[in-house]
Amino acid sequence: MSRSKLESFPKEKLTFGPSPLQRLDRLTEHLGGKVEIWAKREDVNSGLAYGGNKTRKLEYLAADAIAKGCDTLVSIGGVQSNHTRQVAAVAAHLGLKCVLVQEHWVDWDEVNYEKTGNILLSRIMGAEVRLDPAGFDIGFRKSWEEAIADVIARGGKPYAIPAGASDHELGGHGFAGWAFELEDQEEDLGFKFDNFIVCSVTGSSQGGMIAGLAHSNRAQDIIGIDASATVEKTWDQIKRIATRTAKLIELGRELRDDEIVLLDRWHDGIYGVASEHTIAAIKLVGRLEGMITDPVYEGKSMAAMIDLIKEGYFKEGSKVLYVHLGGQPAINGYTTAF
Ligand code: 5PA
Repeated sequence: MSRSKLESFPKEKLTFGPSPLQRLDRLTEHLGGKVEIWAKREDVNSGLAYGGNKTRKLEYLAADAIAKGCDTLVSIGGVQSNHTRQVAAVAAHLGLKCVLVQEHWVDWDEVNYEKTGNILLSRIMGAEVRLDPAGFDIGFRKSWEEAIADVIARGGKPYAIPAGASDHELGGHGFAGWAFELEDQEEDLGFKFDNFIVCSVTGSSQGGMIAGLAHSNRAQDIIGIDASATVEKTWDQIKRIATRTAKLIELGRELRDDEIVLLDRWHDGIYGVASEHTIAAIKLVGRLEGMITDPVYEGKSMAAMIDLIKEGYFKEGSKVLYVHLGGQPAINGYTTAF
């Protein structure tokens, strides 16, 4: 039922189509060859400002915004938010206005941090960028509510998109769809992946995947890697989003807590800053595969996958899928980390 129910929700096409699957041969060999490593590449899923995981989520929210006659997308994130950059791109593409609250989520002392990378791209695409001194939090924020109120005061019709397009009725739909898309790709490949590695912060990437894979009892094979360092909040949010999405797409049963796996060893103690260990993982994969991961999100989940393979977490012969969620533009604000 889930799949046809999901297909009944309106969707604005913003991606190229299914995101590509790629076998990471040299990383597989480097780590001993007993676990086969693949990646599913959300980082190359769209022509809209480098794409990434939010583009897939926004396909559903954008359709809803248009249906409701809204003229301005309003969203929130850190200064180097990938999410807000994707919202700016979607707004530009659809001829909508865009207001972005960019909070001080990370204390990273690099001169161009507030000028380069994602925030530069959002400015190029014409978004109204509002810097706000508030620190990291994935919850609802006053500054965001004020931005929404300002759009109304100016006579506009805002469409409110929470951090990461996550804690929203349609936030989990994009990655529930990811799950069904993967099942089609697995059918073409002739095998199924044993485990998935995915980075979690605001929770709707993993939450959507859980809702989508639960019908075939594979949700617990998704290994979430927390990069928020506020692990309980992220776990609760994944659970809430997965539960809501599962209900909306008519999974037909409750989700169990053991289907929500979120490991907390790789967030490096803080959101937005990478340890030497994470930087080493980013360099390793860059040098072996020419695949770029970032210090805020994907580098942390990459470090986790490498460590788990080395520790023998996956049984011999398993096929592990690294879910690459994008995020490369932020690297321009982190030159000193390298
Ligand atoms: C982000 C999020 P979720 O927020 O869906 O859990 O995804 C985590 C994640 N990888 C993983 C990349 C590259 C991401 O950008 N980014 C946020 C942003 O503002 O960019 C929502 C936090």
